[in-house]
Amino acid sequence: MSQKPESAPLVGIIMGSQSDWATMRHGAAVLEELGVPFETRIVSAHRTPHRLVDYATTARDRGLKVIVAGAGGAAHLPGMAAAMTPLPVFGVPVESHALKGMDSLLSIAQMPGGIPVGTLAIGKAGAINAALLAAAVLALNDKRLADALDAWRAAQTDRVALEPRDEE
Ligand code: RP5
Repeated sequence: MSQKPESAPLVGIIMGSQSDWATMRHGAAVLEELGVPFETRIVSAHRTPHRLVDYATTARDRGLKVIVAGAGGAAHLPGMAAAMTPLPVFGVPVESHALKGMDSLLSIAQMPGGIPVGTLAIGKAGAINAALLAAAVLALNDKRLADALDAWRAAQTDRVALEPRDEE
């Protein structure tokens, strides 16, 4: 996916499979809205372990500041990435068919002390919130982005109707 604006990526969105993109694209959309440069990569802990080692060990030197990692099932990607980079890693449990993402959630959340992964909710909400957290980290040193995040939240608030209506 191409990113806007066209500058060096600050956030790396990685996922274990093409099938995770349906979830992770929601996080990418948030970063795009906020104008945060990011990259997207399929990096599987199991099917492309060498790609994972290369990605995680070079991430900081390539200028990335935060990694958002989504995976499902035996979801080792966020934890293994966190083991190989000092960057903050936010993990998104992708909803699995067999166990509805409980397997993904527990795989990502139950890290041993010393190697943190900030674990989000299962599925779309988790992908969105991982992106918002990544943006919030970057906004600590970026006034434009802090303002963009404030505006994003204000717009969200404005969209909430006072009264419910019948839906089609
Ligand atoms: C995990 O296995 C991926 O993160 C994905 O969520 C899950 C299923 O992958 P596919 O069989 O759809 O490629 O590694």
